[in-house]
Amino acid sequence: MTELVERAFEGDRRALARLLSLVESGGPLARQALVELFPHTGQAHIVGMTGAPGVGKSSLVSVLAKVYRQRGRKVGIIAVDPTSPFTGGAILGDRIRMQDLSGDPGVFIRSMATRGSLGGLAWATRDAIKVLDAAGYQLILVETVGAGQSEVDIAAAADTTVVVTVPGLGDDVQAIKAGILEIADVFAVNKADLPGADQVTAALRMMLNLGASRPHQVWHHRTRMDMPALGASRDEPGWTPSICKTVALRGDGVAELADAIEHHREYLAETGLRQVRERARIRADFLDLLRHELLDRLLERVASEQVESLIDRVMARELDPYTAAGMVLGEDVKREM
Ligand SMILES: Nc1nc2c(ncn2[C@@H]2O[C@H](COP(=O)(O)OP(=O)(O)O)[C@@H](O)[C@H]2O)c(=O)[nH]1
Ligand SMILES: [Mg+2]
Repeated sequence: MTELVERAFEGDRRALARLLSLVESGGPLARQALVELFPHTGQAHIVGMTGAPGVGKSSLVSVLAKVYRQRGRKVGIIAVDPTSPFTGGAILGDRIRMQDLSGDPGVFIRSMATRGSLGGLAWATRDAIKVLDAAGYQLILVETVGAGQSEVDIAAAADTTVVVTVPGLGDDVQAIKAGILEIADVFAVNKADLPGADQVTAALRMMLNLGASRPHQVWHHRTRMDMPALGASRDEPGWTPSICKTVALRGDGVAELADAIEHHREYLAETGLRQVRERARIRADFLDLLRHELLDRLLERVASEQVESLIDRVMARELDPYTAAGMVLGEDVKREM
């Protein structure tokens, strides 16, 4: 085994940090490391935390981490939120709270660089999850800011997705339209110290009861191909998302939130859905990898001038992109329309 991987597995935190950077940057050495650590993955429970900016995801993550530490679990935290205190966007109070976490050897915090494409970030996040999983972190909390594709990606990468909301946003119905209801395994209604938490809870409960009908299905059909990992649980009857009221600032309700997460984990294990989801995830990763590999290999064989000249011809409308792709693939493409 590579020395870096070995040292990271022995609990050397600097080696682990370097391993994460390596994996994030990609390349042959990163691949070698991932090959070595892959057999050790598949142990962790991966929990995605998503929701609009400011709802208290980072605060909840840090309090949840403490609760899990008290229960004897090693906790890995991955923050994909550029405004997260974990990524340095903190107000002072938050920094202090994070610090008492970072002094704990059973907690490892990693923030992901937000440069590059969303797709690249999704890859990097999935690889970082593998590293922490293999390194023995039993619970991995992934914080993502709730913005369309990123929360869908995290739901696909997580075993359990916690959607965080707060009273007074007034956009609950909109959030549900955007598919939030479909990805949530557990809801946290945070800032329950503010007025309106009961109304939000009631609204969510009502939406969940209505949710068994049509809009549900439509969403599935649209996304199933991209996200097979998701389809499984939502098509299975038997899991109704729990709704937990929390006050992250005081830690109120966070033990109950941890219980709800554990309950969902048990549900996944008992119904065999854990395997179903894992298989779908591995399939998606594998196909993604093949797609990249194939494209790389193909482009190695084709001169870039050749590609550029095809693009010129497509621009001039002499050629359509479908036929051009067929030419690169060396196929005799005759489209019958
Ligand atoms: N009143 C109240 N404020 C909270 C609570 N949880 C977090 N906050 C505050 O909400 C702000 C945003 O929190 P943060 O965890 O950074 O939210 P994130 O953007 O979702 O990660 C911070 O100022 C927190 O102190 C809560 O339960 N009640
Ligand atoms: Mg945050």
